[in-house]
Order: sequence, then C-alpha cells, then structure tokens
Amino acid sequence: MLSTPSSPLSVLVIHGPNLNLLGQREPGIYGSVTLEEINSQLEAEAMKLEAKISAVQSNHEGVLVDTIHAARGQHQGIIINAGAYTHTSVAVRDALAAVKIPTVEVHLSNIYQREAFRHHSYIAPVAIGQISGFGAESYRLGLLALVHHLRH
Ligand code: CA2
Repeated sequence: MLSTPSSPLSVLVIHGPNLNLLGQREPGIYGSVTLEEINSQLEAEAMKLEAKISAVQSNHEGVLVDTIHAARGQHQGIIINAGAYTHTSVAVRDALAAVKIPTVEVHLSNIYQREAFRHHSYIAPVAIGQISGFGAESYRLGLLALVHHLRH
C-alpha cells in the first residue's frame, strides 16, 4: 500500500538470528533490553512520527528473504538488523537490492570495534545508511533517519 495523507508511512523492522535472546544473554555486549521492549519503543516513536511499524524476527535466512520480498507494496521503508547474516548473506543483500525499498541497517554493538569478520557488511552497499553502536537507541535513530529520508 502506498502512503497517502490518510495512511501513515509503514516501516518493516526485521530482526535477524539470535536477536530473540536479547535481554536474556550477553548483556555486556547487547544490553539488557528485550526484543519486545525494543519493538514497543519503536512503536511509540513511530506514532510520534505519524508512522507505523511491523516487526519480524527470524533465525532463518530464507524466512528473512521471504519477508523482504513480501514487503513490496506493503511497506515504504525497512529497518534491518540482520545479525550475523550481515556478514555472510548475499541472499539477504540481493533481496534488499531486488525490492528497492529504502533500507537502514542497524546494529546494537559497534561492529567496527569488534572482531575483523564483523567489519564487513554485505547489506551496507544496498542500504541508504548504517547506524551501529548505540544499543537499542540504534533502532530509534534508524527509524528517525528512515522517516526523514522518506519524507524529504
Ligand atoms: O550488534 C548487532 O546488532 C549485531 O547485528 C548482533 C549480531 C552480531 O552477529 C552482529 O555482528 C552485530 C548478534 C546478535 C546476537 O544477539 C544475541 C543477543 C543476546 C544473546 C546472545 C546473542
């Protein structure tokens, strides 16, 4: 559905593998906020921006590809934290390139301060931008940037 003055911008938020464990393990790296809390915060922020979000989490690469394909005609923008698939998945990158929906890549941790294998992102070249290192706030900043991009 295209956005009209009577229908708010719709943003698809995609969380990749293991992010369902947020708040339950490794709080030193990923913080203590749960995925549910991140989604609720994003919903509240989206409302302020007169937008809406739909959030999906999957541990499966093919499900992420299918979710990106299904976004065509439904959502005007995508926020994606592809988790470890950021660094491995040509399939997720090709799906984003194919649907041509403006996408912001987000990461909780600063991937450039971590192991070398996390420094490369297959998604960055097909995203409008990347936000990395601000914990749960990365998602909120990503939403602000995406909505600003879509409206200006
Ligand atoms: O910093 C990020 O957001 C990452 O996308 C998180 C991925 C990691 O592979 C990327 O390099 C950077 C890992 C997500 C794992 O999430 C967990 C959450 C709680 C406990 C264990 C894993």
